[in-house]
Amino acid sequence: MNSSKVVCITGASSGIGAATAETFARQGWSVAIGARRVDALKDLSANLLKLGADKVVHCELDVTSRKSVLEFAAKVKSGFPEGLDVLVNNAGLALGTSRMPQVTDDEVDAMIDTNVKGAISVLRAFLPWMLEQNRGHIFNMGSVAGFWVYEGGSIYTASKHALNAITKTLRLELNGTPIRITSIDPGMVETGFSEVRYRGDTDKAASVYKGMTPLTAADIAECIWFAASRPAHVNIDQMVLMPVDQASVYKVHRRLNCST
Ligand code: 8X3
Repeated sequence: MNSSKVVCITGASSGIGAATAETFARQGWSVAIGARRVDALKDLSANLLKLGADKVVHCELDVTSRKSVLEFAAKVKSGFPEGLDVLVNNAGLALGTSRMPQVTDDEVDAMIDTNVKGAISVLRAFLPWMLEQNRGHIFNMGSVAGFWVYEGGSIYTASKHALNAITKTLRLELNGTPIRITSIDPGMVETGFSEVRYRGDTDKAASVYKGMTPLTAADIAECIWFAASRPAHVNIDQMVLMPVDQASVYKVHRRLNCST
């Protein structure tokens, strides 16, 4: 039986998920990680142990498949029978920036199935366990797109608005239990997010952050760690994190005449 605390992270193979796993590993926590790319999970597992993780469990996870989510949850439960302290419900993506008439069925399905239905599946798989153990802290990976909208972002912003509603509802439903829930709502973070959104077009992805200093995955991971490490009676309901250069979706300061 492990004595260290346990964090479980979805979408952990890269970006904010991987950085969060590393941050908790440095604190000596045990870490359960899930993502579609098992090779990346294996590499990350080895790194987490080097960084100080007490124990690492990794398992293939496709949050768009309820079967996959249930299998992942079963593996995490059998790996950590002592219970789960923190769940980081992180898997999510944006695809394209098409306006409504041009949005494709595949884009709609991928964003809704991952960001909304996938996040719900993860919550439904882990919440009964947390309620049974009567402890835990859930982080839903929101976005400023959970309360702002922009042209070309109808489906992505709708998906993050939905997740925002789910987090707020759970905050009410969990009242009276010790289970905490936090929405992490970043603005521009330079990860593989824009490369996925632009389907591997690295120039287009890089242009999103041109001339400005975006947040990093580590910036977000540190905030998750901060919220998770508050005393048990403190619930940080929402953390909105913006680069200094970004004041809104439409107001980003760019130093375009220099090389940064
Ligand atoms: C990512 C932020 O502005 O690209 O969640 O929607 S944004």
